[in-house]
Amino acid sequence: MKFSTRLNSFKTKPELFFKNEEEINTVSLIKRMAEVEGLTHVELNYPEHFQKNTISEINEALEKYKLDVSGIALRFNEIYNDGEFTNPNETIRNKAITTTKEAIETCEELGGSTTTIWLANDGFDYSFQIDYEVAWDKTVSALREIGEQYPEMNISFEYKPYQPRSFALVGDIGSALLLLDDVNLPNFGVTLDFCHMLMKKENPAYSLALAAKKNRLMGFHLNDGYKDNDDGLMLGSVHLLQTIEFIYYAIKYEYDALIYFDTFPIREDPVKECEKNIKTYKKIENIIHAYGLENIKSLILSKDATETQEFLYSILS
Ligand SMILES: [Mn+2]
Repeated sequence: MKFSTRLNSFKTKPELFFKNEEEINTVSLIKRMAEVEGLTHVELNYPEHFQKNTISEINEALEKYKLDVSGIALRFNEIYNDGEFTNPNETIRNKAITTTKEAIETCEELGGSTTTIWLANDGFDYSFQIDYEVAWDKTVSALREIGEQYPEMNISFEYKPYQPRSFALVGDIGSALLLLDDVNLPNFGVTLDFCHMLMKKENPAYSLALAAKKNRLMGFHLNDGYKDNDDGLMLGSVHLLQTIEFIYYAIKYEYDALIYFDTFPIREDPVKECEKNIKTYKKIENIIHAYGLENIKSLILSKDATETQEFLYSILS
């Protein structure tokens, strides 16, 4: 199985690993990530994580600490406050497209497979702030231009309903799949972030099933939260039953891509926190297999909510 997580989580509690703040960079953070038992991959942000270290230094560290790069995630800075692919300023919009292409090339150079695009600022806060159709078409044309140039590379669209904007242009599973239908390229998929789905009041397993049905399932960002915010808590810590249901559907649809933990340890030791997420995922998989896929199928067919509660109690006992 491929498990990956956020490099930036490993800046937490620096006193447990680093001698001083100056020591912290992409290479030393990779070294700290290698302490995590069961972690196989590292995900890097572009351009953020390539400022203090070169690609060859990062490659060397990955080899030394026996970790692979799963992919690259785009991070757009404050010049994109008015939008990335929908920015009314063509120079800034073109810069967003160029930066995305650079991220894909960096991903390829590091042996990664998937570049994840989250458009933080393509959205709106007020009525009459954007022309929705123009914004939609600009997003489609940018993604198509990018995707056509790198047909061998996977590009995944991560949706989030709000934050930092009040409304994201593409903020739910339906509009994300509609967007990819309009882009109409086979190398595009969707990344399902558990907290983002909860924020939109989606039931995560249903979103997974829809993405799988449309053959667009490309990435998981697993975590948990209390629905209103992107809390980034440990897997299964709040919505245990929904997490079990989500992983059941991952097994059902034979998902074998990356399992990435998009959690934000702040008061926790990030090494222990990541190990706990990996253990939880494996434990839930074991619970599902022990109960039996056929039995879960029967449970679903019965449509009996009291039986579902029995399933939950059988796990807890
Ligand atoms: Mn995420």
